Amino acid sequence: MARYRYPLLPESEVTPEAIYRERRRFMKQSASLALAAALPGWINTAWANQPERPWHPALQKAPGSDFSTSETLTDKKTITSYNNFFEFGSRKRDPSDWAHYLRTDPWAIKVEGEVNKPGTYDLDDLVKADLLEERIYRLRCVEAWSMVIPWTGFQLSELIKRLEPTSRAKYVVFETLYDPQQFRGQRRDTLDWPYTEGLRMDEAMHPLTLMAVGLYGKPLPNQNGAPIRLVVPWKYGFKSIKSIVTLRFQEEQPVSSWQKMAPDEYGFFANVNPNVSHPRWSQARERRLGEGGRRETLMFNGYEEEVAHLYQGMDLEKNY
Ligand SMILES: Nc1nc2c(c(=O)[nH]1)N[C@H]1C(S)=C(S)[C@@H](COP(=O)(O)O)O[C@H]1N2
Ligand SMILES: [Mo]
Repeated sequence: MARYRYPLLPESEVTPEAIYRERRRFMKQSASLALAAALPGWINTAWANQPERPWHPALQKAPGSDFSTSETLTDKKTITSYNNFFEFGSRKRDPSDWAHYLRTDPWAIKVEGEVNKPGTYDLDDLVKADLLEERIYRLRCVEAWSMVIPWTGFQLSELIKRLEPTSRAKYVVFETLYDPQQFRGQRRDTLDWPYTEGLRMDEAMHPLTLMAVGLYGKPLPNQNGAPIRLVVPWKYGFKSIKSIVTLRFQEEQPVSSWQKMAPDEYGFFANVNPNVSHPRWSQARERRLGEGGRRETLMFNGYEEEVAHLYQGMDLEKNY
């Protein structure tokens, strides 16, 4: 089978720091020419194909949050062109190169399983403008790179409360759209599509857990998971599933896509943990995109104070 191991190689290992810095310098220079601003909007693919939605004006005005980090933001260009979104291909550039194939309007989300308000909802019925906040979070990929990203979104807990899960609901399962016409990567069996992720109910209800619909005060670009994606900042990036079409409440712990692919390498919990190595590389340090060198990876990606209690008594070496 055409399966490969994720990642092919951590990009940090294959890109000499010098070349990387040179590339960054070039990107900054081109930006300073203000070329991007002069180009017609349709050339700027990062924000292309975004239908106008009733809550879009609220994105720019969304209030900040005490949960936001004050660390230096990763620049928009990097956040929108260095992506993992295997539905578009396995290279970092594939998502931004092919994201214009994704149609996000209309967008329906199916809610099913152990829940009192099942049904198929239009995205605009789930996004409440007055609940939107800007959340600046660290994103730590299991490949040992990280970014600082200004998301706009709402707490998943707000949505879950409205949907009224039953007492049997112990987990929430999320699925990404399956459509090989729009997602060229789904024409290959790199993963068992659709991309599936899950959270334990207490993780899903945690105030840090975000449903993101915006980035840098604008609608989420397709390559970042438009029109709606999960963001769980204390877990490796692969938990933060993009372009969600299904929410399922259930009693059993689900098997997520990467866990299914390589259970010895990717666990269900996937909490950022510098003390538990990936079988093929250390997780002790990370490369912050836009910076030279490496920085220490923090327990729970720096959100230990907020989330450590969720895992009290659990063996984090076994429950990786
Ligand atoms: N549907 C889907 N969601 C996904 C992925 C993916 O391939 N498909 N990649 C994950 C990984 S590995 C990471 S690191 C983050 C990257 O999010 P970003 O591209 O917005 O930075 O998305 C996650 N969500
Ligand atoms: Mo990742």
